[in-house]
Amino acid sequence: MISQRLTTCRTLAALFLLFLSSAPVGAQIYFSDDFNDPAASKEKWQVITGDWQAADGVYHQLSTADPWLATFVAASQWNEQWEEYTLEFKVKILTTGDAPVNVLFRVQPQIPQVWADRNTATAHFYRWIVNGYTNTESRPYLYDGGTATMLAQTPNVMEVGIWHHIMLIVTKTGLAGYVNGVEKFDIQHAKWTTGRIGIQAYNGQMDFDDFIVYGPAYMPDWRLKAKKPDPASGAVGVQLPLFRWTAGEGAAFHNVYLGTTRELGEAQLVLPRSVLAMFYYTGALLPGTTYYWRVDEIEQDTTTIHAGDVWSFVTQDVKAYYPTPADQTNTMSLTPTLTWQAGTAATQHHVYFGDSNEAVGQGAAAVDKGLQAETTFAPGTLEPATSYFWRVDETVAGGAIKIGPVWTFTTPLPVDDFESYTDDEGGRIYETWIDGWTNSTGSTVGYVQAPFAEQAIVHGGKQSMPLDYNNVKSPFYSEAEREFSPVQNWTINGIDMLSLFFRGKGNNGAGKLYVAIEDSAGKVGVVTNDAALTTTSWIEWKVPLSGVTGVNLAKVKKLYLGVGDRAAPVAGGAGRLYIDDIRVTKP
Ligand SMILES: [Ca+2]
Ligand SMILES: [Ca+2]
Repeated sequence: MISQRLTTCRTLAALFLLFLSSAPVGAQIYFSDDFNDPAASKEKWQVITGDWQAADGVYHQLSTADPWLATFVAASQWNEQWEEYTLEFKVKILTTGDAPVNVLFRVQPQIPQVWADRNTATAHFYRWIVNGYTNTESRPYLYDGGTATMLAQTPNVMEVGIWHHIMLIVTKTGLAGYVNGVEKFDIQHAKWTTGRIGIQAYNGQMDFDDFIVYGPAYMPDWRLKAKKPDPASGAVGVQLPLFRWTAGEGAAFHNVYLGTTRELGEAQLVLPRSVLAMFYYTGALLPGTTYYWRVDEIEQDTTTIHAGDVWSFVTQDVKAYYPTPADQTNTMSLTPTLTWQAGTAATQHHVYFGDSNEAVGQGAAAVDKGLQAETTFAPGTLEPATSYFWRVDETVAGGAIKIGPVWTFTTPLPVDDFESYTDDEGGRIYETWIDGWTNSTGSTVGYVQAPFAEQAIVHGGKQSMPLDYNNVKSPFYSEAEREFSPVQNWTINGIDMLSLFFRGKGNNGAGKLYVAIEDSAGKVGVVTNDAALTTTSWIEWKVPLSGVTGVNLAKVKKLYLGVGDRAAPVAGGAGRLYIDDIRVTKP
């Protein structure tokens, strides 16, 4: 089977980036070139230095001879009245090492003709070194009459050989740069409000495509929203009820909402129409409590409102607080590590742990785990599908005891977390999860070469299962299957939810994920998930077992994970999924 696998090393499809390829509604396109018409491109650009050729639908820069491999949007194409604009293009770097992409803008009339010109008295322009310093940093610079000034500095590494999306927003007051949608800088700086645009390949070959400039400057919602909250979102142990943030662009007033749930409405509006981007809450905050807050930015017209993101923080407590696992949740494994935040001035922690709510509440000897200095506790290997209770009493200086609340969590019946598979014969992931090589569907489990399990894209632990599907060809469905011996009982202790985590890839072909559960009598129940397989974040799929009818869940013999419709197969797409942390839990 192994040699067969090695002959089928599949070509990884290129990553497709899904970004704007045209101007947003309401904007005017100032300049654009898709490089599909070489004669037109020749008119649109003024080459300064370098070997620039529009061919194959892209703009090739083929030289590595000079740092100043620059081309400019031709003077005839540019209007100096375009003072605010957004510039976007795609770039594929083809030279490794110190060969960064650069954007030149607000270039004043005397365009530097050679590299040395940039630091002369006649040079006046901005230059965004997108991935400079041997592909480690983004830095916008101001070159002004012989003086170069760095305006910002952010890590930025760009993979060679794949397309990246570059976006630069230029306004009369500020500059912002984004790579693949991630902000690299957003600064107030405006030495000039006019000037031409160019691109520069520093000592490197690279391809450009879909170059577009449009205006007025694009103001995506995330630039208009409040950002950079203080306390940072997710902060634990907040004591001072002082809230600050960076105002969204153009915000004149701020509405601040604060509450104990994510739903923040008029009843939670604690500060209306503030002119300051800060707020000292004078009401009482409950200790050890998760709070949510949101700032809506209001423009000068007082009616245009940009709702903010919901941020959270946890207040300090004198008792132990903020437990993990959170109170009344399910754990992922049978060997959880319990953690909590120490109460104010706590010197020692008295842990009670057991499967009896009453015993823990009473601090009974049977559940007394003793005093400890650490704020973590590992209870060892727990029983599956069982509820546990725990409590931490804080000892503060002077010996006073602050009794904690009783928390609870429930363990799962683990099905597969993919941690046990090795690269050794007999222990490989595809020897347990049978794929298309044996069941003749379009699936492939695991990689062609060791390590066979996925070790970078994991939900829990150190491994997940890569599951390739190919429904382009017969039999038009793809599934991996695992047999349980002995059969598993998925009904113990009231468990009734099959849970698993999956994610796809951005370029996956069409398809739907399904699970099929087969009992020892061969009866099969199928449930399908509607999520797009192009989602690249982990999705928890909870399958209520009450919905799987006609199958004896006390005698589960096989679990299938597949893509397509196994009952009525039709041709579909191909791609790769990752699967992790399959378990049966309480809801
Ligand atoms: Ca093109
Ligand atoms: Ca795992």
